[in-house]
Amino acid sequence: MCRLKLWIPMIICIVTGSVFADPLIINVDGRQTLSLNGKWQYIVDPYELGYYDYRYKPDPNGWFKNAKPRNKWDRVEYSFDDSRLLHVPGDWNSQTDKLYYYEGTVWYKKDFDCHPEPGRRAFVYFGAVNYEAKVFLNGQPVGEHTGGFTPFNFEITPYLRDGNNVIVVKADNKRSREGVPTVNTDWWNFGGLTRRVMLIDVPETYIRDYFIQLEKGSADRIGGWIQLDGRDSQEPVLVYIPELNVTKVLHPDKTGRAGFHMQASPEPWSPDDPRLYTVRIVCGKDTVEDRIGFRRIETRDHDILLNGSPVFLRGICIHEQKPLGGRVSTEEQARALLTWARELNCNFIRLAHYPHNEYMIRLADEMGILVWAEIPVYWTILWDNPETYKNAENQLGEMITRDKNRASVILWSLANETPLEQSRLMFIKNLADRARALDPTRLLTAAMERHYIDSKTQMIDDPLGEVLDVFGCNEYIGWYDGLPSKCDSIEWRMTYKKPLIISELGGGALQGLHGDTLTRWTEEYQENLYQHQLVMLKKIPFLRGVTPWILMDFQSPRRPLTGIQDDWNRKGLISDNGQKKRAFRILKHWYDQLESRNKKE
Ligand code: GCB
Repeated sequence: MCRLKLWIPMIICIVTGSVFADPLIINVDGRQTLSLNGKWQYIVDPYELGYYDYRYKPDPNGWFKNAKPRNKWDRVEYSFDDSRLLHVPGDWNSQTDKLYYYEGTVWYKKDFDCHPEPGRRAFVYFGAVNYEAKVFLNGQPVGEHTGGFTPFNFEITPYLRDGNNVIVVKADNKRSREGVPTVNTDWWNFGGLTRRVMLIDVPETYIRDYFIQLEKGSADRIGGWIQLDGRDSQEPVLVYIPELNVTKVLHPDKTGRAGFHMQASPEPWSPDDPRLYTVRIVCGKDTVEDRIGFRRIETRDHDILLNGSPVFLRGICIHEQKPLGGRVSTEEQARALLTWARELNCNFIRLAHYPHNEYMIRLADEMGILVWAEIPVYWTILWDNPETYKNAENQLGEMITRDKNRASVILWSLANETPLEQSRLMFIKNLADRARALDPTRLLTAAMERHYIDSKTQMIDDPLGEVLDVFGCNEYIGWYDGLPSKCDSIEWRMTYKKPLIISELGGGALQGLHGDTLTRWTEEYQENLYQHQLVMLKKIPFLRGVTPWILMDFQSPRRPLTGIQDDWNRKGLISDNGQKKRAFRILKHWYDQLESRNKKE
């Protein structure tokens, strides 16, 4: 992009006081980057004293000196120093006791050296900041972002200095009624720079984004598009898949976009054979390499077809939660969760209730685990508020943009347990339209609810089912709804001829607490609950997948029961310190049986 093009929006932003993220750069691991991870200085600012007003010039060496004074006695004169440091990536709650329950603003600051070269462009990239981020480089506001679980980047070419640079981020995790999610959730509102931060260095014209997948319904046509960004946006682009021996030269239009199709016969990606191909894209001075798998995903009546054959999804729900506390922030922690899912013999995971870090999806691609990916449209958000919708749509767009080339992702989930209202239906319908426009190849779902039509019959007929490809349904028979034995006599009905996934079921157990099968919170109660649930699940004729709640205990402020919960939701099959509970074996046994039956067929 030419400098003038960059300055005009900047001037508008400074005048109007608003700045937005630039279009997302994908596949950051395939780029030239400088990590800004590590120790950052911080200041906790619960009263918003350091709130930056665009009319006042900040001083990067004493950030708060230039805070707008509220009156002449209220001049705040403290600054960053090395006595307070937070590790990035990481939430602040699990790094210091003082911030365990904190919700509000924390200012982060880091110094770094770099040597920008002429003819190159620089972006600062954040894997995620929960919930709102305002970013300043060398005293200039460079952008802001809302939404705690998706990546964003800002171009900083005009602000970057040769030598020392200072980056400051205002991270604010206050909950708000109009937010996505809203004020009420059942997970910890971990704050801060929870995912990696880096500078991305690209040529003047570079390959910003691309979509490369098998075309819907086809096993031998790879299709998609490439998006360039920069002055020479009509430069030819080469797409090359060496192992398939296919090459295509593309000529982008004035907006830098080029669509394409190519004939190829890739071996299909599947959990049994998660085959990934190297894909190389070259344009002028830019080359990006990715590892992409090719597979088909469709539905036929109640069936889910993977590469044309019916598949049963042996799944588990996962929160982005690490053992002993805190949000997952490294590849090793992500791998540990997926390794447990594998031990359970899962071929599927539901990444609840928001987009997880990119490591999870990349590892799922490598390990052959199918993925349900979700946005935090959770419970009772403000369906009628246009700003809330815009925010949800933006988070959906950022999730799809980042992960649309991952073969493991088969389902985009648009919501979890939302009430039956007309405004909610319109809201989620609009999200579905948006998702299909961005990605015509994947299936859409949501976790919905069901109701009793008599004491023994569960009915699935949420009108949202009309809009979606796969029906997700949460049920807690045996925990919030009667005793485990209630499952034995329940019959299920559904008005749609679509696949059903039971997207949650389960009950709480404190690992190591033992008793009889009717004593709540014991491992035996949970084990018995799973046994009865399986009896019921096996009888549901249109069931095509299950993701019990949940792989590991997770932190939640809604769970204060002393001596049992202590701020943890105990429905995990694995405890907060990594010990398997008895119910783990029950589910694994069923999944082993399902797998061997599948192999025989
Ligand atoms: C649900 C929610 C999930 C909760 C779970 C529970 O229905 O979807 O976010 O954590 O129940 O444990 O109550």
